[in-house]
Amino acid sequence: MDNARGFADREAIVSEGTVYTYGELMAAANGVSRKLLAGKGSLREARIAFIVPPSFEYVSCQWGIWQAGGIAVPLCVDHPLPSLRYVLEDSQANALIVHPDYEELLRDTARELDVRFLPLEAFSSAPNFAVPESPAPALRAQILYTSGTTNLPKGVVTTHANIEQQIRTLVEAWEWSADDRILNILPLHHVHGIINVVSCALWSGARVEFLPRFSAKTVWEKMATGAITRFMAVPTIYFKLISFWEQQSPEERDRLSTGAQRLNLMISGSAALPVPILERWRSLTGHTLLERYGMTEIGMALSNSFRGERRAGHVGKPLPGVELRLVDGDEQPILEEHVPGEIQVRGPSVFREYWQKPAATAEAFTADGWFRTGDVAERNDGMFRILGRDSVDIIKSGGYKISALEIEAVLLRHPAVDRCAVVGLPDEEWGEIVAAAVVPTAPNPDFAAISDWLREQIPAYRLPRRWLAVDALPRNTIGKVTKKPLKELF
Ligand code: MLC
Ligand code: AMP
Repeated sequence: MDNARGFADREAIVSEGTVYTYGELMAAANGVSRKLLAGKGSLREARIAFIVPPSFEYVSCQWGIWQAGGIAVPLCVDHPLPSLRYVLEDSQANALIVHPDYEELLRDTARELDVRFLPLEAFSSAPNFAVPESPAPALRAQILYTSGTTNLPKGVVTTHANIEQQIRTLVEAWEWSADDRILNILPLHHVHGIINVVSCALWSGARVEFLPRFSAKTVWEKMATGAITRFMAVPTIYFKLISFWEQQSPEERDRLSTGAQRLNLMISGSAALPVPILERWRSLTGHTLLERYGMTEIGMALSNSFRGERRAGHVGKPLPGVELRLVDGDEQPILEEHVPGEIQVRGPSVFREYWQKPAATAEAFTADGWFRTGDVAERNDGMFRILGRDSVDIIKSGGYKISALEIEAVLLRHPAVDRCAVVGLPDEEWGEIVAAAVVPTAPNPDFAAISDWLREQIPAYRLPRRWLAVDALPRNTIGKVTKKPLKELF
């Protein structure tokens, strides 16, 4: 926000066809801040949830909450009510800023939970006072919810200092400049969209254009017409862009490819980038995708080089300011190459805590402050290669992290389900797809009906895409479901 003052007249955001300058963004954020403060000096880390589609208004809310000393809790615009309610309850939200499209959905829930309900329109009339002091770096700034090895998502708390470091390292490594223009097609309740795309661009005086939803046609058009200089996405999106290109005429393919060549950077992350996608993208656009590795708790940690080598199947080297090591089963550092171990990360970009979960926070760190990522990697000629995760219960689909345990816990509430187990199956387009094996309470379960019911309970991207009715789940000698043999059943 401090940087923005130096860019006041530059274009900051393109949202629904309107261009907004940094000056307009600061004024809008200031309005949000004043309205939230209502005469008080600081919100003192009150949790301010907000449900606003990716847009100028989204950033105004985020900056306004920050300026007022609150903790921003972005809600996902696609989540069903139970998921939204969980975040409001778990974060102990004090207030909720609501875009008009979600007022009806959330009004009663906010009342029940005693959360102050603030329609977004109320902020447009807020007066434009002088910008208050920037919040102290040690204050908590944001809570992002992440699925994990427990059946309920955890709130990852980052401070202003954490976020600043997460941004600074990427701005330096990927050489962001004020002349850059980027398109955001990612959801804004995860770091990929919020930090890597939006915050890095706005830190640098660059321009962000929001697409409310991903559309392969529009992304290609933005690349072809020179509207953007860089692009970032998950591997599934590159898969979809390639499929779209393949459906075009030879002349159209040529136009799209020629335009895409002009970008200065294209990045893939949030899930493993299959080498065939990297190679196909290179043949279409001339760009070798820069693959990097990160996590909600740590921001980005490893990256291929902006100017130097980008090695297929590898995620590069530690970013500036990131301390990273591989450890063996006894948590001893691995110094040799080609030996797999868990990635552990330390440094100022690492999150502060899981919200109100001191035991989970303590468990996530070693005694000397290393964060245990649960990801397994090896080092090959100085570059890291991700080999997988230490938990079979974590699935990555379309770049989203999904907890198998969470889906199982919800499924068990359905009367047709006696027992169940959820796994991820490899998939070319989605990375993994969610699959559920069910021991039904009666023969011939109606999986379409169960799926419709589930859609009301959990976000659509977590829905099982493959179903299997079984008489019994495979178990080991101590009665625990064995997921490897289960995957083979599919
Ligand atoms: C959707 N569909 C799926 C699916 N998600 N099918 C299988 N598996 C999935 N995961 C189906 C829908 O049911 C629908 O089918 C059809 O696909 C279109 O749905 P959609 O929601 O309109 O899809 P689309 O908009 O194309 O979404 C795809 C996507 C989205 C790739 C744009 O998944 C996405 O935004 N992913 C990014 C997530 C992200 O930002 N992750 C970063 C986390 S941070 P039907 O039959 O109903 O038409 C992190 C740290 C780091 O990981 O390192 O960055
Ligand atoms: P999230 O918790 O949603 O932030 O997802 C973080 C997880 O995504 C990491 O722990 C990794 O498992 C995975 N991930 C991110 N980037 C990559 C990558 N380039 N290759 C493989 N896995 C990745």
